[in-house]
Amino acid sequence: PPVKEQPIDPASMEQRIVVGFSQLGSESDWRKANSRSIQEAAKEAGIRLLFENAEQSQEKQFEAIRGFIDKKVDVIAVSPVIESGWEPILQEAKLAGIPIILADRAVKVSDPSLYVTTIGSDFFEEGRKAGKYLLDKLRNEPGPIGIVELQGTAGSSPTIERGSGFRDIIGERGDLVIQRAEPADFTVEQGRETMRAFLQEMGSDIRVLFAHNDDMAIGAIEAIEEYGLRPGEDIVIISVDGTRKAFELMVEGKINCIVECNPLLGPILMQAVREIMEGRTLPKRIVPQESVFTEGVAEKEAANRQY
Ligand code: GYE
Repeated sequence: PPVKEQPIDPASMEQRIVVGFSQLGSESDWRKANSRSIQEAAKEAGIRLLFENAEQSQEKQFEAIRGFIDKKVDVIAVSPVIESGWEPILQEAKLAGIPIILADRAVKVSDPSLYVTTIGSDFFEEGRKAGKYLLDKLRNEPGPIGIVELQGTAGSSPTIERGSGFRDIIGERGDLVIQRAEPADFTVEQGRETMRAFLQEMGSDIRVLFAHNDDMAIGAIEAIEEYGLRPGEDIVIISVDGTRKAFELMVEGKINCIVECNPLLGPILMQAVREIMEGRTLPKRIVPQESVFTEGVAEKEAANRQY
């Protein structure tokens, strides 16, 4: 009998672009929203995404990248868990002729030709925004004023940059004193534990908490309430990211200021992949638009949050 001819689907004829993405982990709500955004944007763009979660291990990120090189993907995207140590693996990708996009966090390398572009926030500016809010909030309050800082992952670019941006601004007033600064890995649990320890040590001498992300602020709020102080009143709380949960706490008056950091990088990343495939030149740095939110707008904004 005659062989029936299959109709040809033009989409299947097209070579699909393959992107390998090494995500650093799933430590926070920000990160989960970031992973979702990248997965959805790939689907939307018809790009095949190989997704690997490194669970905070740089070593696992190296393995994932080597795997992508073996599979000869078109582009490799990576969210680097820490800033240092990337030169050799990026060299391997370069030798294989595979372009690298850094997503979210940055790296420290002496040769900028090892990656095409960094798509992510200006963390130094975020730290400055937090500092500016604090100067304004306490403008009529006499010093010395005790501050504690919950830092993110030690050695990660948002931790380093947010910390120095914050210091850059609060240095304008000599009586704002950072009493303690500890890494708490961007998680609720470590935020809670570390804040407990701060309170044990310094109790009501703590007037301000600067948390490098919402998850740690949420954990710290639990510790503060457990200790018998009022978050947002006795202790001024400034956080970074802008998750729905944090906005809800700001509506309750328990967080005073949220510096926005946008995790929805998927569409920009896929656009960059397409442009690379078309041979276009990209800017070395692509920064999304971000705002600062304070108590007055909490209610209105909480409803708009996508993550
Ligand atoms: O602020 C934090 C996440 O790298 C900007 O990592 C990101 C940070 C974000 O775990 O919530």
